[in-house]
Amino acid sequence: MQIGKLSHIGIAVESIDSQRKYYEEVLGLKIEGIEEVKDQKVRVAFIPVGDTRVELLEPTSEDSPVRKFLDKKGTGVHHMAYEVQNLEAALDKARAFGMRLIDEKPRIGAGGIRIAFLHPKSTSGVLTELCEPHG
Ligand code: CMX
Repeated sequence: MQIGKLSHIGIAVESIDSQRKYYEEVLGLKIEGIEEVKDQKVRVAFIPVGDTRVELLEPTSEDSPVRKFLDKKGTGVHHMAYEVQNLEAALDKARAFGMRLIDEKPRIGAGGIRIAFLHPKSTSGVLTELCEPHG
């Protein structure tokens, strides 16, 4: 699998607004690009940090995967997302190595890009997102 770079680190939070003081005032970063990803039942906000980003994830419904995560583990790191050039090829490779795929095929995530998740039980306990940048 050819990883381009770390696309983002996803952090589960109860509310994006409640994080402004820490990320904007304490760390001096800028929260931008807030959007709702209906399919995933989350609102997300991206925070550029150098060449990568932090993604804040706020659940939008009781059956959101992020709601379940918050109820079980509380606020904290939810997933790591890596950029790949060819998502189908990356999924084929993960499958060939016996990884448990949450998404057998790419789906559309935040920013309209193609994404797919690998189950944390087969990736050393870290929920892993593979995403294909535009172009
Ligand atoms: N990181 C690490 N481990 C996690 C986890 C996470 N984010 N979420 C769940 N787990 C663990 C649970 O603690 C549990 O472990 P134990 O069995 O040891 O207690 C196990 O995984 C549960 O697995 P499961 O029963 O198969 O699944 P869940 O119903 O808990 O759902 C998951 C977990 C990862 C399959 C589900 O959240 C999912 O499909 N996630 C992908 C989609 C997603 O997270 N979308 C939101 C972000 C969207 C975006 O970034 O745009």
